[in-house]
Amino acid sequence: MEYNFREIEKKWQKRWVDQKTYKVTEDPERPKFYVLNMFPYPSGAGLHVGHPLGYIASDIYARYKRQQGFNVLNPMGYDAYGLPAEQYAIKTGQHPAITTEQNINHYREQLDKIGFSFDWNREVRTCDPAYYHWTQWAFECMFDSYFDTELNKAQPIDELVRHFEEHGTAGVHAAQSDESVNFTAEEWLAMDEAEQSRTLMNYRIAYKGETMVNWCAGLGTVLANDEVVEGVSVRGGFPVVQKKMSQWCLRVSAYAQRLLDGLDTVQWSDSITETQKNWIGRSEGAEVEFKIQNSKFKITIFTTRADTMFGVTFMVLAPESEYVAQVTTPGQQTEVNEYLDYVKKRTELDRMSDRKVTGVFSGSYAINPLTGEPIPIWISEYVLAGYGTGAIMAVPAHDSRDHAFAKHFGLPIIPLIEEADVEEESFDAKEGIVVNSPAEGKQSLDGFSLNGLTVKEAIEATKRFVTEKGIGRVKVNFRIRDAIFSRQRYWGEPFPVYYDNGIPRMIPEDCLPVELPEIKEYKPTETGEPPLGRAEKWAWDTVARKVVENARIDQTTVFPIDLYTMPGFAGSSAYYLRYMDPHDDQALLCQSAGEYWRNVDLYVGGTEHATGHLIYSRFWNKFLFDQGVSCEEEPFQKLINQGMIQGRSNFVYRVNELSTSDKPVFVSHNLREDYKDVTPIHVWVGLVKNDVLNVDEFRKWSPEYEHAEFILEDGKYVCGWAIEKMSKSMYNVVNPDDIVHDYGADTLRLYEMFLGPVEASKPWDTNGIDGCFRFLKKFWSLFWDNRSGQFLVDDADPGRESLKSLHKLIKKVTADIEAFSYNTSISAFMICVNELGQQKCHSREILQTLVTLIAPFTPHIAEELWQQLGQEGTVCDARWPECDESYLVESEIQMTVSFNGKARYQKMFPASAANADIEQATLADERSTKFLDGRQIVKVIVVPKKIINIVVK
Ligand code: ANZ
Repeated sequence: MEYNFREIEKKWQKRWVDQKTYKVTEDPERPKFYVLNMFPYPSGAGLHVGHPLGYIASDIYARYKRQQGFNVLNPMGYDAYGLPAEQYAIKTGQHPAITTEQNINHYREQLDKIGFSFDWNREVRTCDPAYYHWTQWAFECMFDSYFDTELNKAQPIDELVRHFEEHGTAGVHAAQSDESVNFTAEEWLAMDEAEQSRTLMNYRIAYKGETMVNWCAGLGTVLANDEVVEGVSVRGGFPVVQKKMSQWCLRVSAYAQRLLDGLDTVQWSDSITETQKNWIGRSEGAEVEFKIQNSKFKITIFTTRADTMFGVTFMVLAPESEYVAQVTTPGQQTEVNEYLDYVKKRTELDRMSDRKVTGVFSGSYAINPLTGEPIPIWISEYVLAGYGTGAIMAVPAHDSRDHAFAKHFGLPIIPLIEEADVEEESFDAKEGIVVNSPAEGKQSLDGFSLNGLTVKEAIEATKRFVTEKGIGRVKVNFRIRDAIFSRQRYWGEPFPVYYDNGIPRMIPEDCLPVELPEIKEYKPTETGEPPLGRAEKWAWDTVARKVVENARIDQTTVFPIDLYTMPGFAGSSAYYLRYMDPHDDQALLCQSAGEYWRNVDLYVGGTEHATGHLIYSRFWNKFLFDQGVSCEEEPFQKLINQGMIQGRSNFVYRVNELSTSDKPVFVSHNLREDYKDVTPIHVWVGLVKNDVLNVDEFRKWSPEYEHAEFILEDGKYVCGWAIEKMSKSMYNVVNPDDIVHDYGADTLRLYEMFLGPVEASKPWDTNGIDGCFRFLKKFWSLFWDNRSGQFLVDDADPGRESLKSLHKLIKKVTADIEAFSYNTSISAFMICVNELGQQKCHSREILQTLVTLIAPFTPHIAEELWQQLGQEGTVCDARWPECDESYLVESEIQMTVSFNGKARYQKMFPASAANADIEQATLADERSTKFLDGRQIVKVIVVPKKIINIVVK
């Protein structure tokens, strides 16, 4: 019987569905293992061979763990909200739900062909109301919580309200947007409801806040930083300005320390861990107050180098800082306004990456608290509003940005620290001894001096000094910002929020989900409202407890609903929890399922999510952990980042000097230099095999090539090639469906893994796929004789050699799978199958184990052979074999026989042979007789396992 992959794969894919082979339920008898892929956004283009790389890698691991006796959860679903479907809807009027559904169906068809062990019964789609019910629910929980900085966890906001009623803000330990907010219990009780609501926004974990956004009026929406280049939108080129807008935000910053600490408890790559640490950006320093000359106002700055305070020669405010209005003098107003207008057009990214020095003097001076000296206050874009206090003390001798600024505007520079620290390259140096404090010729207040101290000591001494004087405090700052959580778009989760005379209120939990309303057009309204502003039935009736027509809004019992939708990361922040209990309509996750599955043991996905999804979902999980929903502080225990598969493009070479518009002439690759004017043109890789072009197919490919002529080499047209991004425009996209059709899913799976280490990026090279296909045919021929159609497997005792080949393989494959080194385990399979072939091994004992070993890689052929071997049930449950080391011990060793130190021949000995036996057997060997040639033996020296030297006269 021949290896008929088409029949085999169809048969088993159907059987897996019929027998629910991949359905998983909680089983307290077995340990759990949770494998997860980052779920895909179902794009219109479908899957190319790069997409399943990670899915195959995790599927192999999932199957391997199952064979080891684990109860494996391996789910799949769709990140189904997103911009492309919405843009398509704007262009064509097609409802994004329809295109999304079509794309999902296409994805599913493609995925099904590859033989994954997904439990589709647990599929989730983020755009499904039954799913986003729990996204909305989590948002409401965040709205109803604040972060207690002493307990280091989220707490009910009601408790904070009770505290305010009794004590005001005195003794409150809560993460907040504005730390300067202070009030007494009386003041709290005197506030009206709207004011109380505004005040609580300062503390809620999901809050409405005024934030700076990239506002693009042309597109009617806020844009992310990477959607803006040089002040215009990437799409459409519309002007983008920085604008303060009221947005929903999530207080991710409150979890900064926990997000940092958690990184020590997970097994992630060093590079992703580092990226996250930098993103969180913990920095220990001090806040110090500087009085403004002739004013009652003070400016608080954040510095990590309190020791340099004697070297401060000016101060700088972020252009957005609230201090700007307080310090700008009438004489400087026009200049300051002009500067603020300029900065509005700049994104934060421009401001950070540009080395251009810009700024304006405010007209005011501050007083250095250590020297009492006045220092000018400037405004510049290099100080960011969202970090620290948005104000700095500038020390041009020791900070490179301050230095550049001082040089540009001619401000003084005072060095404080000895030696090379003052050189431009070693700015920010934290080494060295302070030698110039206070600066020469200046007096310090209270005789405070740092001279002779190391920088570290000086930092500590200054922190103590300012704390004692009551003008400063020790402060830990984090770079991580709160997440902006609203978008002015249609295709996303609606907020379950209505506005009671401006006061945002949550739609009751038991009325969720609030479903996305229908609208006729998907773009912003003419008056600049988001697309949901077009909905006609988008009001909340608090009596009927349902969504009703806008016409009924009376601001008494019927109120307008929020027009924003949630961003892309909302739906992907807790999907791994929902897979544990996907059909529950009473809870996001019931306790028993949560306690059983706990968290993801192995998460596989791309590195592009290093700071987005992987930060937000960790934050979201920690919040739900505080709520008792999630059972583990960290959602993803181990993370593997698969590399990219690049495309291998092919080219034909058009000879311009010989071509006409309807009759192009193409020259074969190795002859192209014979012509002066040759243009390489991408050709669809499907027309090329082993770099040889199918010229007839090429002529049919496009009308312009119908009459093409070819200059051949050796009767063939050879194409050139290059490694490029896999993309439609380069005609190098390979569809997994085509590979499955030509070679089968098992070959595709094997080949994707054989290409190289999972984590490396590597080119797709169809030329190599035949090798994997031939290997599977060879594997098959250990069981079947193609010619006679005879099943070869016998019950004879396997020879020791075959057992050794097998156990070597068990050891290698087990270690390789654990290390995600699948490519090397496939080589090991190839070696083993060759060895068994040479040994003419058809032993059931060996082959049966071989099938269980290959099952995670190529499940279809494994199932078929498993059945042919007479096994019941699925090979998915065949126990993973263990290596018996005793078979690996070499039974024989090869030694060199020498005469007077000259090597003459090699001889095999039993590994356990004693020296005396070795000597005897050597002398008895015919070849020894020949080399002795009648001479007399003086002595025989045996070097164990290596040499026998016969010394002769
Ligand atoms: C004086 C000084 C002297 C500073 C010196 C540095 C070196 P990290 O480590 O990233 O936390 N800074 C503070 N707030 C800022 C803002 N909103 N925008 C831009 N820069 C800001 O950096 C903290 C340092 O960055 C602070 O310490 C402050 O400059 C500056 F030799 O104060 B330093």
